[in-house]
Amino acid sequence: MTVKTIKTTPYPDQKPGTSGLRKRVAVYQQPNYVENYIQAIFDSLEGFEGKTLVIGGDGRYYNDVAIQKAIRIAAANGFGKVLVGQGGLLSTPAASNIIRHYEAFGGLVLSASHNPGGPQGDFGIKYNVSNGGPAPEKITDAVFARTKVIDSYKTVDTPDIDLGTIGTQSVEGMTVEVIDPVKDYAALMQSLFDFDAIRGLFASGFRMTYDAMHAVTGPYATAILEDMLGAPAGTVVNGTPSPSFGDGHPDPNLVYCKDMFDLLMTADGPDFGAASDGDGDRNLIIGKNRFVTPSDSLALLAANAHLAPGYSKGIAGIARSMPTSAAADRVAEKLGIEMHETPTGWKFFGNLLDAGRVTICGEESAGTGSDHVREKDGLWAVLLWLNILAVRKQGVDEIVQEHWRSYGRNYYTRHDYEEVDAATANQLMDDLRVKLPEMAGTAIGGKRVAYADDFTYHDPVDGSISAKQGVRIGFEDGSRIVLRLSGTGTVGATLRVYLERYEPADGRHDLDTQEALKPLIEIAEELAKIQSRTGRSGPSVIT
Ligand code: VG1
Ligand code: CO
Repeated sequence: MTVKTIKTTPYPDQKPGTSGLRKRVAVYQQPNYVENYIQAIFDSLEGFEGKTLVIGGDGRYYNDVAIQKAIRIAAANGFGKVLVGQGGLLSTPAASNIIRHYEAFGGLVLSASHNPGGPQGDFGIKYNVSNGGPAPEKITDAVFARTKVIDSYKTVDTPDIDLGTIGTQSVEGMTVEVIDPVKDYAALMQSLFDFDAIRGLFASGFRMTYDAMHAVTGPYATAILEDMLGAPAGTVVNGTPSPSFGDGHPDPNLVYCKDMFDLLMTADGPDFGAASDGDGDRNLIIGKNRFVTPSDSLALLAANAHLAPGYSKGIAGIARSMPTSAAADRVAEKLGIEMHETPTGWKFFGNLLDAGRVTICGEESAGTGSDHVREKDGLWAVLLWLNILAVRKQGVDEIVQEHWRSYGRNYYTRHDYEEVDAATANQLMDDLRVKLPEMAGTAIGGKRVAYADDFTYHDPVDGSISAKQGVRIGFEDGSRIVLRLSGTGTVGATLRVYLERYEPADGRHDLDTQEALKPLIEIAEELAKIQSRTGRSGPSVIT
């Protein structure tokens, strides 16, 4: 093999965020931008000589170009084998499964997830470690440090590799195996869920609509829901992955899936609606006349998981990100199992899952998953819901209302202010942090503050500490406001305001969410002066 060492100069902005390095496509198209980053990842790892690397992406624009580069750099750096999804496709949870199943050294996931794609859109690269999960901060910090001083990368001179045909080929002495992106993942799902029961549900006339948003889950959902579970053809819509996601925004929330929401609110609409994001790790769940917030979905899945064969022995514990509502905490309490609160981002769940301390994890941002992989998993959540519906023989709305009547309801919403000026957003957070120490005990908007801090996480497994993970202000009545800046945006800053209020089991569960949270929304505004500082009259996205 002839390895070429190419001189390069560092880019100052290759700092991985909440989930990998996300930038505008044009940024990634700069000379050596991809090469620098991938070489910096490999330079931060040890012992991969001769080992296997998994590569796959969500099919977005520039995936094909970046994958060819990645394979060449992997060959030049001494990997023994690359496993790559056919057409370069692997959903994020499927990539996690492939890494685990084939005991690979790690994997590169090429995706900017829910961010829009296309030449004007975003691109991203994330490195996952051998447990199948996102690299922990120790590694992402090392990668960033390396990008700042990198002066060369290694590659090989070879024509483009054919990714269209399943099978094995050799690239300058390294084996490249193109695999079916769906097969292993579908088998994993079949091992966890009662496919016969779900097939029976569809056979009974249950109607579902699944929006793949022109993104990566199309082939997975079609194979599993329609071909294996017998859902009628057409159940999966927008099922062909497109590099620009059909010029849409592949974020499964009530803004970008408004049509589906409206359909589910009609009398003759389907019984169940679901969607997932660009890379297939998020899920949106809507029942007839009932949107299930991701925080509630986490609690409901945890409370009912034992109804699916894969979890019939019960769950060891639950973990949720700090801004996620405390609905799941009540389930953990009732089940007498561990409950953990981690910073935003799936990488913080890895240690707890590996240690067997938790089985189910979730985030308010439409991410739920379990110890079957080390990523959140959109289709997994949909299938667990279907399994529960099939066993309980009740509708979504009925199940949700029953849950609230026994656990109480955590009214919950998130207000996003997207693409605001970064300096303004940072100043807003800094000013808020300064005020925190004096806040406890004072009253704001008629509510007394019980605690106010900037969340610091102490990982109970490896003892690592992650500070400044979000400002949280808790009130004596149990309600809570959290503010943090997004780590996945690519333009300016995105301010996220998370609002939560608990209503006991015998309380009112039928209020409009925004109405129920209005006093808290006003307090958040009073505290942070969001609208006057950002010049916005309201949030750009409400979830
Ligand atoms: C967002 C979500 C977070 C999620 C992350 C990656 O991060 O809030 O919960 O883990 O996206 O999800 P941030 O830093 O923008 O708030 V995905 O599906 O975009 O990989
Ligand atoms: Co995603």
